[in-house]
Formats: sequence, structure tokens, C-alpha cells
Amino acid sequence: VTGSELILRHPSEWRAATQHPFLEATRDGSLAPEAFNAWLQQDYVFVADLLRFQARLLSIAPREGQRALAGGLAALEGELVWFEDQAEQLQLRLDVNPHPVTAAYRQRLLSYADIWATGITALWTGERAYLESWSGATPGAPSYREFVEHWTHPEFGVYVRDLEALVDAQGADEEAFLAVCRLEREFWEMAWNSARV
Ligand code: MP5
Repeated sequence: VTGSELILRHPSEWRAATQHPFLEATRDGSLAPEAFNAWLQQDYVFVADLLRFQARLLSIAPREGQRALAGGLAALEGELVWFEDQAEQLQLRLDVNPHPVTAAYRQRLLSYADIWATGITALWTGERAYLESWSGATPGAPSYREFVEHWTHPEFGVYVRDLEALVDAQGADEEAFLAVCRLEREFWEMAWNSARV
């Protein structure tokens, strides 16, 4: 099964992963700063985890997967620097504990790191979800616009398509797709709800 077939087969799970009041509020500017800050702090932890996961996945990638994964790995390190700059501007600490949702996502990714079909499906699902999620928030309220642009940039779209080609060549893992859809949904919920505690 291909990646796009999985999206068509599970429309409600995919919608739950990629549409959320958090994103609506990022678009119209009504988002509580506390929610945005919580998202940023936890996403930094997530990206740091993703880098380690992707390094492991690269180590078992078939030859044709090495370019996309190695390029993506370097981009992830650059993304951590970008998060660090953003956090400094907002005077936010980044040495936070992982929220249980972030920790669950980490555990899930690490459990997928030794099987190519599973790992590449999980990686692609999360990246494609971010592309679609943030595309729904364009152009974004001024204070959040840079974030919207970060995950809607044409270059990022090319990367996601490259990952999808690898998924399609291998055959997607449906269970990994559904697990990541659920975690993406929970990640938005976590950030959204943190403004209310
Ligand atoms: C991504 C992310 C996309 N930053 N956070 C979550 C919860 N899911 C997916 O990864 P990247 O490396 O930032 O494009």
C-alpha cells in the first residue's frame, strides 16, 4: 500500500492529525501565547528526539534512501538551532521535561527505528502531517507567520515527497501510520490544553 492510499483509507484519522483549533488559532491570531509557548518547548524536545531516531533509521536505510535521510538529518540539526533562536527571542527555556505525549511519541519512534518499512512510514507520516497542518494555517497571524512559512516552504514539500517515494517503494506500514496520526493529534491537544491549566 502507498502513503497516499493510507491517507485516503483513513480520512478521519488523517483529519484529526492535521486539523485542530490550535492551527486555526495560529492562522487567525487568537492563539493564547501560553499554548504556543508550550507547543514550541515540546516540539523542540520532539525534534531532538526525531534527530536521534532518524540517525538510527539512516543506519539501516537502503542505498536509495540515504540521500533523503542524510539531508533530512542535517536539516534537523539546523532546525534545532532555529528553535533555539526562536526561544531566545521569546525568552523561553528549552530544558523542559518531556510531556507524557512527547515521551510517548519518543518511545514509539524508537520502537520503530530498527525496521525500515515501519520507520520510514512513521517518519513520512509525521512530516507529511506537519506539511498539511501548517498549510491549513497559511498565511498565519504575524507573530506566528515564520512558523507557518517554515513548514510550508516548497523545499520542505520536496523533502516530504522524497520520503513518500521511499514509503511507496517499500510498502507503507499501516499500523505505524495510524499510530503517528494519533500522536500528532495528541500533540496538538497537549499544546492547546496547556493554555487552560
Ligand atoms: C514534526 C514536528 C515535523 N516538528 N513535530 C511534530 C509533533 N510532528 C512532526 O518534523 P520536522 O523535522 O520539524 O519537519
